[in-house]
Amino acid sequence: MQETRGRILDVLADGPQPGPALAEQLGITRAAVWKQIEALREAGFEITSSPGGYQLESVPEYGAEAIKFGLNAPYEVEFHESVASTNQRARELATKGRENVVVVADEQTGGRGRLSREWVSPSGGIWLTLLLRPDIPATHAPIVTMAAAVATARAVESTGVEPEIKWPNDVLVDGKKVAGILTEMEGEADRISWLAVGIGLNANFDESQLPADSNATTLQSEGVVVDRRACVQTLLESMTALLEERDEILTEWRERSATLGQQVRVETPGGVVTGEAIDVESPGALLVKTEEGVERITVGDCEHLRPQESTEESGAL
Ligand code: BT5
Repeated sequence: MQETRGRILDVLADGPQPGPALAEQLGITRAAVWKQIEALREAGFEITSSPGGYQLESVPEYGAEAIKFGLNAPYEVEFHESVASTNQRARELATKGRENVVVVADEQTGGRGRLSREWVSPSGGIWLTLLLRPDIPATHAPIVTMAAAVATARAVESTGVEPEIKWPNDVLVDGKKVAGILTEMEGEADRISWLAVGIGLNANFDESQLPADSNATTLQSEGVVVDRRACVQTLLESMTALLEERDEILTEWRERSATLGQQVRVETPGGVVTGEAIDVESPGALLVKTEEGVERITVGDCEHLRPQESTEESGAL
């Protein structure tokens, strides 16, 4: 059903089409065309009919059909006005064998950060989870999270705001967190069964809705009104392109890094490492120059010690 609607929209994107011509092109009856056009109108597409045929006048602001329209990425879109957590929903879809699905919500009532922390997700934000089954070992999963951070940064840039990335996966604006990523996975050591990459981007709501102690901001508070449809499309298209061009991920990550060149204190499972963050390396390790030599850190909570003894935190995966 969704597929037929998508094909109708593809045709109408090129200009007005009479009903009979549409029916013929799609191999369906005229009555079926009419039904689908009605469904599209209900979904918020403004489609007029005149002697020249059906004409697409406008696309809805947000929703599954809106995101899918003109999207150049191979994902199905599942949209919820409100859901507990898009990651939770993606996990359910994973158990049903699904893949290449993006779950998007306008609002989350039980959004989650890492380590079961709460992620505040009011209406107006961009809350989504991408369910993938990449053919990579579990140890390579961090590169997918880094790709998500770069894709999110590109989406922020598309709104005219300049972001930075804090190792491994926080996106900052003016030193404040505007987006976070929660990646969950299941599989054997040598092969991932599924990966759920959850991205939360504070878009069209005020920063006063965020926890007071979180040193966070929203794009609205940075002075922009986000076209969430376009922003999600940029994010998904960037993600697809980056996963196909893995070399690009680290290059683009480095270009936007807030961490490299900083004195950092990283809490790792093996102890605390303090030194200068000098580089990142595939599949997502941070290289820290300490007094004893260069340490290669794959998992940890990172604190930037300069310029202002910041206490922001972030962690791998
Ligand atoms: C993260 O956790 O940064 C990962 C956030 C992932 C959220 C997405 S939304 C779509 C998908 N579905 C989900 O349920 N989750 C994912 P972490 O680094 O642990 O940061 C959490 C901490 O940030 C909290 O303890 C708060 O202090 C703070 N915080 C809560 N809500 C925030 C928000 N909207 N923006 C910035 N900081 C926030």
